[in-house]
Amino acid sequence: LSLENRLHRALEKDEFVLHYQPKVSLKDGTVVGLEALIRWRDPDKGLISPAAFIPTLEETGMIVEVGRWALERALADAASWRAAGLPVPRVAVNVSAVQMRRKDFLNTLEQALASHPGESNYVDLELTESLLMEDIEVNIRKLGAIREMGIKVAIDDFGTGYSSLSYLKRFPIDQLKIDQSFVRDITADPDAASICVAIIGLAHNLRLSVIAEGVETGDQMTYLRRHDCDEMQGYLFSRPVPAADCTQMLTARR
Ligand code: G
Ligand code: G
Ligand code: MN
Ligand code: NA
Repeated sequence: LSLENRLHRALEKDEFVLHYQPKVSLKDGTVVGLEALIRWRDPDKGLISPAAFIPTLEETGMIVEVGRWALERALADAASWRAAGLPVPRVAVNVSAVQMRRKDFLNTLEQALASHPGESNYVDLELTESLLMEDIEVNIRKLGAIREMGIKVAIDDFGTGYSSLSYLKRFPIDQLKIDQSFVRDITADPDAASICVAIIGLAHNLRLSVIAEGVETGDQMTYLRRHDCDEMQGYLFSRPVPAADCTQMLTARR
């Protein structure tokens, strides 16, 4: 069976799952967000990473349906944690360029929010900078409409695309996510460290918050905190965990 056919079957058989990775405040150590990261629970091969199947989902257009599923699943998880009285942080969902290009994307968002009206003000979308640069004027309008729904927008993998800084200030966005390739080398490579500091300064000058991805060591965290980075995400604090483990993590915070 081709990967495409196996992916169709995975969707039918409900084999996709979301894991969640916490985002932590560097000011006070609290969990301020949970990023939903999709995995495929293949009955034969076990848990498969999105790097192995997102490209095929995008090429075939299936990402539209799977992306809608991920959005609805994340909102349903957040709503169920909230209904259980847990202190639920913001929940972030990744959006592919293929989804964003669709005329009905705003509709999809509105429908998902309508099914979970209590979550509207606690949803983040993560979009890459290359996606935003594809069709700048259209995306500026779409982002405006997205933010009017109460959703916040983060630029994922920041520093690896080709954003024009003059456009960056026109995008109605809320946060920059420093790509993990820069964070990884903070303590070994002065240039990587300089890029992190520059992105933090850029974000704050544009009145955006900034999060570092892929933080694995205490030294990286200390450096980022000393340079006024707002939040971090990475294995140092937690790997992405199944939804059931989130319940435990949130219960421990209550
Ligand atoms: O979780 P992991 O580090 O393996 O994720 C690898 C890549 O897959 C990341 O770039 C991440 O943004 C992407 N990804 C994870 N979940 C989703 C999703 O639901 N939709 C899209 N479009 N990308 C995702
Ligand atoms: O592109 P995006 O930021 O959505 O992808 C996040 C990816 O990075 C996920 O696949 C996640 O599993 C991975 N990731 C998260 N934290 C760390 C980390 O501390 N180290 C490494 N190597 N990968 C991480
Ligand atoms: Mn992301
Ligand atoms: Na990223």
